[in-house]
Amino acid sequence: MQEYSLTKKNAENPEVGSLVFFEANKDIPFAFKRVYYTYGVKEGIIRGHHAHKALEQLLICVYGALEIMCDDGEKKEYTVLDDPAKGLYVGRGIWRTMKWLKDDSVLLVLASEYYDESDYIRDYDEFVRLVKEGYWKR
Ligand code: T46
Repeated sequence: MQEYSLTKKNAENPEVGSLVFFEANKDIPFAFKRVYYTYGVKEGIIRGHHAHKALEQLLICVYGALEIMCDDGEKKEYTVLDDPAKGLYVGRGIWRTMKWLKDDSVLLVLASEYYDESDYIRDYDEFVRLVKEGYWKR
């Protein structure tokens, strides 16, 4: 996991707002093939509860606030995403949950691969077994 500060351009007049941008393989460490977003979620709801075999992703809370829990099988790290100019890189072999800290927060995700359900590990015991056998150290 790594936090990225994305480039933000503020308009001279604050009422005109800000624009954030980043470029694949330059500002973030991979190229993305897929973009998705999650919205309409109530405060307190937790999504995720899975890891990926190969997928790399950048998570951005473009509106509101979320708490991301990342577990590498040995330790858990918690990151609050509450700034649209902050991205969290989540690599392979990380069990994650996303907790909504505010109603209607929007999670935007850039993913390195097309959707593939066979890349998901949705069973925590299976995840721990793969960590122990060194699946992500090969
Ligand atoms: C992740 C976190 C951050 C698709 O058909 N295509 C897609 O590209 C995606 C992302 C999902 N789906 C289907 C799979 C499920 O039937 O949409 C349904 C909801 O997906 P899921 O329950 O996995 O959603 P989250 O919010 O728990 O997890 C998602 C991503 O799936 C996951 O890769 O890392 O966001």
